[in-house]
Amino acid sequence: MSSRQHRRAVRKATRTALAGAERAANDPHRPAYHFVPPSGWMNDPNGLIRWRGRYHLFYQHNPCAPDWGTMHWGHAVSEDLVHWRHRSVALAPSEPYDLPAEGGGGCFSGSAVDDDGRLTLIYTGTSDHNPRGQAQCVAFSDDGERFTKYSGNPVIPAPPPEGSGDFRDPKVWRHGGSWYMVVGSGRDGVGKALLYRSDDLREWDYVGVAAESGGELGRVWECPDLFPLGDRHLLVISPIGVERRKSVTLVGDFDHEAGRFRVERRRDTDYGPGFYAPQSFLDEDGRRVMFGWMLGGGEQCPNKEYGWQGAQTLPRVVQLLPDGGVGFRPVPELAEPRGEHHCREDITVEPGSELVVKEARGDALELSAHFTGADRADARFGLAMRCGDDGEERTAVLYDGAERTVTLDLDRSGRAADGRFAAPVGPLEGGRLGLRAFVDRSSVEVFVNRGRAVLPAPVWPHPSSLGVRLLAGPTPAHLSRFEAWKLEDIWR
Ligand code: DQQ
Repeated sequence: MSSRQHRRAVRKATRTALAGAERAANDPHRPAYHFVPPSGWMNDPNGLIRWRGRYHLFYQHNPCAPDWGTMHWGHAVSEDLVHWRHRSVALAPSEPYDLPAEGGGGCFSGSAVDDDGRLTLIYTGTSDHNPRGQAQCVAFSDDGERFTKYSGNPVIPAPPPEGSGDFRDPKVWRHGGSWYMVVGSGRDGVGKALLYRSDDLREWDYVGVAAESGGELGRVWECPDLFPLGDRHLLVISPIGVERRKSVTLVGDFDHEAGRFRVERRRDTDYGPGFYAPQSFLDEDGRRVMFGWMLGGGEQCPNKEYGWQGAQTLPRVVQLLPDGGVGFRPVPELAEPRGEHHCREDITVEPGSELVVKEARGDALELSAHFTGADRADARFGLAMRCGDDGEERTAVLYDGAERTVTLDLDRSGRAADGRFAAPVGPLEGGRLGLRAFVDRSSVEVFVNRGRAVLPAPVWPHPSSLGVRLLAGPTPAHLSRFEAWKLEDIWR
């Protein structure tokens, strides 16, 4: 069943990724607690699953260079969602349906399921050898380490008439004794999620279009993820052809019989520039956990100098809020790397000034700031991280009471990042506003008001820019509490 060329390709890819690991580890911007590949390039999270007591994280990977290229599936495992161990590459291009002649293509994104004890990966083969373009494929493993491609691949060789050559990123789940799959596609300028059903993961019947954009949500949908949450369903998509590279969360209702998703409301999944192609899974505690690709930097990315590029965002729990909205909270396990702690209460920052929090210096920190007075229209306050000692370089997050927005300002963040990114968030009850920020060596992730908005961004400040400041605009800023933790390096 398993082709010898696949085993050979896996060995070669794994060796290549490991050969670059020492150089990558020497990068002063190498994250302390975000998931990164050993070396080379990483993009979308794939195949997230908890299987036989361990979390598995697969990812789009080019082991040969710190740039997008011919796609493999990298692989890592964890007991706690915090500490990860790199494993052998799981999928490498090796067959006519996933081995491109010209570079690009390969084993594109997909998902994982437990099929009666077998860890099964469902992915998109992309190859210029395949006259029908993209096709859905399956691979199996009995030990969670070595994967065998199904000899009957591709299991869905071509798109249905409503789809097009953009036909990728299968997300599979089980419901009522059948397997279901959504696949991203688009046709005539309209992004779509196509639905399939199967009894055995090998023979698939096309059900129809589960949802489509109506023209305003992009021309192709990548990485659709459809799952129940409380009494609703969420469809999370990554549309091509909208104003910025982002993911969109649709909240609604899904009927497995009719195969239709009815949209009730929608929001941007995240508001920072570093979040695309997220995928979620249900863990054994019934939590819906999501990772996203923290894209950014591209050609300018300073990590390339050390032979790697790409990080996953922190794992977060997806929750339905009492008002019907969606919230995202970092998994509680992220308290594990917390080290030295600093806490202050009842702080006032005078108008127009900044308070340097000397105890909170660092490039691997968790910060938690509880502001009050956010219900005032003249409220303007925030937090600056990775500040140079002269205060010039900084990554700032600012609340505006008139606009009711939180803005992540990257214009003075350092190399390869810029722009301002605003999230619509008003105050909590009592005029409170909470900012929980995770600072890692080349990123910040800011969770606002218990996860009502998240702003992740890759940043590359000078390694000596370690300061934290509390900021007040034209009116004083009040904080009931400010806490900071130094976070340990999970990779050491
Ligand atoms: N990345 C994959 C595709 C997917 C895209 C290729 C989204 O499967 O559509 O690396 O970032």
